[in-house]
Amino acid sequence: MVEIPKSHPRYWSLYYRERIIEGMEKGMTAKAGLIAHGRGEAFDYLIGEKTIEPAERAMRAAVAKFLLAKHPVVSVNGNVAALVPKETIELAKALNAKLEINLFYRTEERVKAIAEELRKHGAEEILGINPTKRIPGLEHERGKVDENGIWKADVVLVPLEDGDRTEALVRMGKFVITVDLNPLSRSARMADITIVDNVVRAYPRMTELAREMKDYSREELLGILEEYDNGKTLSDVLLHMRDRLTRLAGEGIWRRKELE
Ligand code: PTJ
Repeated sequence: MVEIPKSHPRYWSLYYRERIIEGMEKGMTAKAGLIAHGRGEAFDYLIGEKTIEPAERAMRAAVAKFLLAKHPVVSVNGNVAALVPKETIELAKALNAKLEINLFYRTEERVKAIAEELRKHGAEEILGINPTKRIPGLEHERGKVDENGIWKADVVLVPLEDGDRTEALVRMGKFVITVDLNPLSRSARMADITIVDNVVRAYPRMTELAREMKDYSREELLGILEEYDNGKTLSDVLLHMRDRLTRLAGEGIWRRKELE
């Protein structure tokens, strides 16, 4: 991994970019994953590279849904394995969820590389290595799921996902939660709960919330879900972007170091 000087004003952005490149070199991340990462970076700029209130609201609802679930599953793809391997395992543990490797551009080599990385970070049970079931309507490789994982899951977290697969999972009757920086993507619009945030910020925060909310009563968790409105969340993200851009345009950004 290329060493980035900590003093660089864009240190974290460059650091995660290197992590994605390293993920590809390790055989985990798809080439298209590099492009997806760049798209994510662009949307992260628009929201201000921090967790915004609608994302926090969506995370609380997502954690509530997970804590109420019977068979919760956290899905792992090549970008997630490169960016947040340790945080994924911590989140699954805090949510009492199973981990499943589930790839859009599935190859056995990539599955093996991701499983190895997850084990290195302490994962014990990893599903999706020998999947025997298929998501109806999706052709061969990208539809493969584990019988004990996504196949029987009632709630699935599919971060950085393709919209077509999100829709297929919804059609199967799954409650689908996604993390996607692009509020306009098909995944963002198809999911039941959409967390518009960078996965590198969202996962640690969701783990914190899971630990905090695990003693909530069933009624409290149901109450959080009842109040939650994903359509409003997505609208609020767009309004946040609009208002932020309007303010910045008014204040001027020319040679200003910080963009709050
Ligand atoms: O590893 P695989 O084979 O399962 O493939 C993974 C990718 C991401 C390549 C695949 O699922 C794909 O092509 O996804 P899309 O359709 O490009 O969608 C990915 C979405 O994630 C885009 O809307 C990006 O804006 C968003 N995104 C990218 N990086 C991040 C992100 N969202 C949250 N956090 C990020 N770090």
